[in-house]
Amino acid sequence: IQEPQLQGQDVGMQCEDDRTGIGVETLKRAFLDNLFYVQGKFPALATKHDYYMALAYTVRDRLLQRWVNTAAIYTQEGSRTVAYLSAEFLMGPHLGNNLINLGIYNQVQQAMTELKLDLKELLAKEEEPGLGNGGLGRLAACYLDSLASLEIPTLGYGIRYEFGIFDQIIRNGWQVEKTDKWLRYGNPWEIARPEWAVSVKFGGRTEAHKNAQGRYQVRWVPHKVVLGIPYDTPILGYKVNTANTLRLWKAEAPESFDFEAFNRGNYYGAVDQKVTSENLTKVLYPNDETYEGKQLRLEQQYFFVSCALQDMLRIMLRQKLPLEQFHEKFAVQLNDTHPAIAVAELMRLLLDEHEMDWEPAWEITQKTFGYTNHTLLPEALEKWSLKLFSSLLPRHLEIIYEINWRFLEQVRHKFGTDEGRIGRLSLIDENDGKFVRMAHLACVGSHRINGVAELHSELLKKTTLLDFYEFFPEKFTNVTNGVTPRRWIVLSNPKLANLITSCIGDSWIKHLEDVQQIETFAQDPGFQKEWQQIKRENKVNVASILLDRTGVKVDPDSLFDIQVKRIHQYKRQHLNILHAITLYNQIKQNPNLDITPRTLIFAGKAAPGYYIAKLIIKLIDSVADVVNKDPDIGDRLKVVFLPDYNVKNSQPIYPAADLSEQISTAGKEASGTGNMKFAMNGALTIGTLDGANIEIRNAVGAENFFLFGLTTEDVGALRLTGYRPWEYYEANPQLKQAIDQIASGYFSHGDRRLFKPLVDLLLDKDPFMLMADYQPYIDCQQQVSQTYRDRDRWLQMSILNTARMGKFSSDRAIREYCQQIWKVKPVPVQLAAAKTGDG
Ligand code: GLS
Repeated sequence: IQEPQLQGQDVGMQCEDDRTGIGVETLKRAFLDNLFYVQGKFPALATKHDYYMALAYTVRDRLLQRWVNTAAIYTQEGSRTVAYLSAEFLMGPHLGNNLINLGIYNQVQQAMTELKLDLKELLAKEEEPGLGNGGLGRLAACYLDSLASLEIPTLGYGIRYEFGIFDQIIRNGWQVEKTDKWLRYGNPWEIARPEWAVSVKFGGRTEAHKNAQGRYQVRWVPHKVVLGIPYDTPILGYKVNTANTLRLWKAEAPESFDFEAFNRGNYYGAVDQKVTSENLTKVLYPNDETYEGKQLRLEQQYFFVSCALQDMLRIMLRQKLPLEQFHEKFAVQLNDTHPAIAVAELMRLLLDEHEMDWEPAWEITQKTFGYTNHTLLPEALEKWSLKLFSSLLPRHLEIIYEINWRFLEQVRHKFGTDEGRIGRLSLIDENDGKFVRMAHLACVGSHRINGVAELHSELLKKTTLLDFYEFFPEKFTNVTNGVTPRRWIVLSNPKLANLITSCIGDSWIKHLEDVQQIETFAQDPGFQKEWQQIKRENKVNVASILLDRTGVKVDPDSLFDIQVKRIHQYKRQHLNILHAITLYNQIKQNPNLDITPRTLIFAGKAAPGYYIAKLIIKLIDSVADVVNKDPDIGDRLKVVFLPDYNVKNSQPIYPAADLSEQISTAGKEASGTGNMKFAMNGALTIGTLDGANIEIRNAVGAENFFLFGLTTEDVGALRLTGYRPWEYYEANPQLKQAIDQIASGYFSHGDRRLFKPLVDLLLDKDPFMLMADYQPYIDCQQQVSQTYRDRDRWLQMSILNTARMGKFSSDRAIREYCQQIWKVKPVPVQLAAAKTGDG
């Protein structure tokens, strides 16, 4: 089986020079040239990393031609542009993806082979930019891929964290965090643009002054100023010439500040200033779905948002567009509330810096923004204390008060003086101390508000944002998440991609709905056999990775049952472990038991301050230790925790799964996107009616999905009538045994204290209702085991899962954003036509 047949665009062929040509000979010459001139090495001295860099520069040259042309066309045409504001972009390694999107994977592979190098080894050398925590940041990355592939002019704006999400190692079963020094050996994919630096103010006070026309204006006199330096990365679409820009901002101290201190002889003071300024973009906060009310985090959010909006204003001025057209030039999307301060910042820029009146400025602002909510969990809803907010952003607080005052007037007008409602809608939370509610600012300042799966969007309207829904129902919509088939099938599962392409052609890579055509092959024995063979090879690959990284040997013919995602109580990795313990006990009680052999694979990071999540990792490791070493168990059950889950490590995982675990408590997972990656790669899902699971089940057919557990309504009703987890424990001997073993130290060398916090939580409050869902989950897993034994049936179900996942391409999601929210159209890029320019 070969790598995917991805023909190069012949655009690159037009001028077969060392920086654009894509013939094998040219690629080899360019590669050796870069090794010499960029890395300063000749082959005998070059390391694998040097070779990776030389190849990265060779590919980057080919991107630049498209990137410069794209910018030139956008500038010439003054194209309407999407600005995607996100505190996280979890891009994953660039090299492989760029090879796929440029259509030169095969040529480059051949060129490397002829040079006696292994492309796979070079790909493995790339340090991935881990500038995100999980689903939210990865979604932003999939969306940039689709935006470029659909030829939509786009700027992604975010933060160039010097240290991304920590590297995870497991020591004695516990997670240990290591700093992620991803920039240590340089980043060949970015270009700094210091000529477009902007200043960002913090702290101080405001004062009134008269402008040239004698009108009173507000002036912000800051306590400190930080420079924002943009670093640009090209984002190439799939087999198009469009290369959009991801613009990430780094904080630096402005030189003038250094100088003042320096002149006073305060050298260390000057350096101090530099260090504090640069701290701003040092590190990503490693929390998913929670926030810590840390000053530095608010500073980061304001910093990148201000940089982004100032950058957009610069682009408008350069293109000689009047500021009144801001909302026509830019559609700005707020990826969760992290960038929500943009609403107040755009108002400030228009009012104070460009002397616009309130009403037009507010109209522009509302027409500019869209807000995507990514979670209902209360601990994720950002609110900043007034004390912190006013000390850092005094002018923004004045603006927020004014927005709030005008908004609540409208509320009174519509609903009368319903003080309860007014208190609930206010941008200021006065319940328990005073806070600015960022989700409220985002709702009021946007013309569209969307959730990320049908259920989630409905729950938003019924619960978290109910009052807003009642006030402006027309703003609410849903866009179900999607993932890019380029990275998650073509790059991650090349053999499967090839098989599909050999049957139905390659249109599915751009139009995933077309993959449905493989349904006609679902019963074809030849096709089934190849399908099974590919899954097995992918499992063999993961088995060797597991052996290499954990020392655990697993059987590729066992059922690969996989749960990979952030570790969080609501995602219920511990429910999965209760199943592992149950299987273990069943075999121990009946050593000759003929069960379907399983390998349970876990991976994921826990927030460093989230104690229970870290204890869940320790529990997985402890159960694994007992199960894997027990000779009675043999190959019938293995449990493995693969350390350091990130984009790179996840790519071989999805293609190797038989079973995808999507077992969150109903109503808690906004959408999920891993669920989509698994099903696209032919895994069957065991899952609850939560997030996008519901839509996946509808798409693949209920008969091809293993459903169990409480519904969102059940969860609500049970909580109302009084949920008593210990009753489930007492009534269920299997469950009782499993819990008692954890509590008694069976998995912790007799240590009864170790897992006590977890056991107490489960028996007392059990906030995520594991006890109630335990037996339905075990029963459903039993069905999974039985079905797996019917190989033909399983294979057919697997094929149908892939075939029916068309809807879950991020291309579909982006088309919906374009139509419903952004009102933008494609701007195709022709290579020959464009003159160079900037943008
Ligand atoms: C998240 C949700 O938890 C996921 O369900 C969702 O798929 C993702 C992207 O919309 O956003 N929200 C969050 O804060 N982190 C996430 O991964």
